Amino acid sequence: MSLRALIWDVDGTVAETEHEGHRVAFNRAFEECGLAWHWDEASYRERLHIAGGVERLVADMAGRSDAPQTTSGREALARDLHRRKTRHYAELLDAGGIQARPGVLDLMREAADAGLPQAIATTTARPNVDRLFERLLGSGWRAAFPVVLAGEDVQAKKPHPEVYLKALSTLGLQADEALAFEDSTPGLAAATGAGLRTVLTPSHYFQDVARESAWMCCPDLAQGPEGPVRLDQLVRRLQA
Ligand code: XBP
Ligand code: MG
Repeated sequence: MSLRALIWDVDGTVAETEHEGHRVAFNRAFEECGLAWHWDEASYRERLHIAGGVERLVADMAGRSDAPQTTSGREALARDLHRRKTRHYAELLDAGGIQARPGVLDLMREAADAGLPQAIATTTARPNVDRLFERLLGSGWRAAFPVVLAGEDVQAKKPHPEVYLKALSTLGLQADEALAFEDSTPGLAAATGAGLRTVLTPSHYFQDVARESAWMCCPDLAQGPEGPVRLDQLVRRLQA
């Protein structure tokens, strides 16, 4: 098999955005709207099994007596909170508090230098991807990422494989010609559900992820089975 693309998840894989960004931004949006709601770390870990910020908010409201009583009321509040949350998330990114996880940028740059196409297959909203990648890789980052698919681009979010299947068809590749990079239970299910071999680097909230279906698992990309994860190792391992 030849390696013809890398397909990256974003949240939790490229950076600890859930822990340091999204959860904090949701709480700021609750506060801004005068809601006495707060997602602490333990409850956010559970909530992350619902992919998509709006979906997560709607699901949370179903169990609250102080949330709007109608479905349309809950959805409208979720959309308003999510718009605010996206703004707070951007402010957190701009404040510079969110760095790439170890080894990620080295591997991305190595792939870019080698002319290996990279794709993004994420559940988060597109403005979050643009902002994060511009901060991490600079304004020309799209040159190395011909395919960027975000939450807006799919009908069904992870753990459904749609975003990965769409990434493969847009790249014009079969699943055995690419590798996916994931951090979470829903993400691993989505990538493997699309038939992709997956490099799993469990993130803060997914230290207990079941790893059996991952093709490779390591604490982060700076601590692979042979040290920092490099393209030549991945290719050798694929051919073994
Ligand atoms: C990411 C998500 C997203 C983020 C928040 O999952 O599920 O909902 O938590 O972003 P994955 P939004 O890493 O598996 O793609 O609020 O923009 O949805
Ligand atoms: Mg993720």
